[in-house]
Amino acid sequence: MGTLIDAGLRHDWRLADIAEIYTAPLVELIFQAQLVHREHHRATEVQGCMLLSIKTGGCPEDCGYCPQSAHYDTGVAREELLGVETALTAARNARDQGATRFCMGAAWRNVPKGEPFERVLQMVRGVRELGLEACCTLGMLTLEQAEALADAGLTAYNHNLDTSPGFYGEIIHTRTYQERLDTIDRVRRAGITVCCGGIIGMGEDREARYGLLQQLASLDPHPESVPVNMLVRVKGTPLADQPATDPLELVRTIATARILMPLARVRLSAGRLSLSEEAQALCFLAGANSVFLGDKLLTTPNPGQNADARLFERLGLRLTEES
Ligand code: SAM
Ligand code: DTB
Ligand code: SF4
Repeated sequence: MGTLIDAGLRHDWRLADIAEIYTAPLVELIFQAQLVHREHHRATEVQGCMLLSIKTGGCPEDCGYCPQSAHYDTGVAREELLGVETALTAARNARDQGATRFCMGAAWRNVPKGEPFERVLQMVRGVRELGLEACCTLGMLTLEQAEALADAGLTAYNHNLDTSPGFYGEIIHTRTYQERLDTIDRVRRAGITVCCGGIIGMGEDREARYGLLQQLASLDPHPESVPVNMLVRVKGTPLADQPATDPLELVRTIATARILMPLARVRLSAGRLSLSEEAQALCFLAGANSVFLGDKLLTTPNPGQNADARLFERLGLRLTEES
């Protein structure tokens, strides 16, 4: 495995190489991930990010994991786009809790034109004025919209590939894999950093995880930010009854992402409430260096301030003060 890893930044990983890394003895995999991690990152620092759903529910897409899809009855009410002040109040609260990045999500297939988009631009400007990194995840967008977001100071745009090209069709039918790649390309061309990752625990096999990791690492440059989500099983979605994911598969996915994309911030994202503190510790050891703070992700629960204060204290980790 060592010879595979010493090759520097690569975009042409073969599935067989990824499999060799992913399936290495766990202690070996984590050790190699630590070597890569320590070369590029501060080993005891984790970036805190906070999410806000600025437009909740009623989404026309049919992503099988998502509580916000209008195709499923999940009890998530459809809401209008929030006002700028409401979003900025949440951003101030995020900063007070130690977050350095504020991420605004909207349940849209496409970024709309007109007043709603102007409002999002104002939110982005406001978040930047608070000294926070600003990230948006708003669905597909035009190059013009990406450029307007860049002009407003947007730090990052989140658009996930979610899984491998082969497994994708089992989960989402209303948007193609290629459309996702095209959106990511427009974000990159507008000069915004790319936040792109996926989900494990949707019933995919390891091959599908290798496929996702291969796609992410083939992006050139690599995404600056790679969220690794563990499925939050939401009642009413087609994936509600998936069996629980083995936390060590999450650890392996994170470690492999760390090795393939050495410079990226690898984010331990959705799913932390299903993980013990010890499992989360392994995720950090495997190279994860960011979490979402606060008691809510977009619509589902998250550990919250007290639990995370205890976790960081127990592990001797601290939140990154500046990004
Ligand atoms: N509508 C936009 C889009 O899909 O690009 C942005 C919001 S969407 C909720 C952002 C990401 O959250 C999805 O791509 C998916 O990876 C993740 N996500 C959504 N529901 C999830 C769940 N139940 N468990 C884990 N991750 C989830
Ligand atoms: C990402 O990959 N995970 C975050 C963020 N990007 C936008 C969202 C997780 C959402 C989990 C389900 C929910 O709370 O609705
Ligand atoms: Fe809509 Fe995004 Fe949910 Fe898919 S993941 S249904 S695009 S909000």
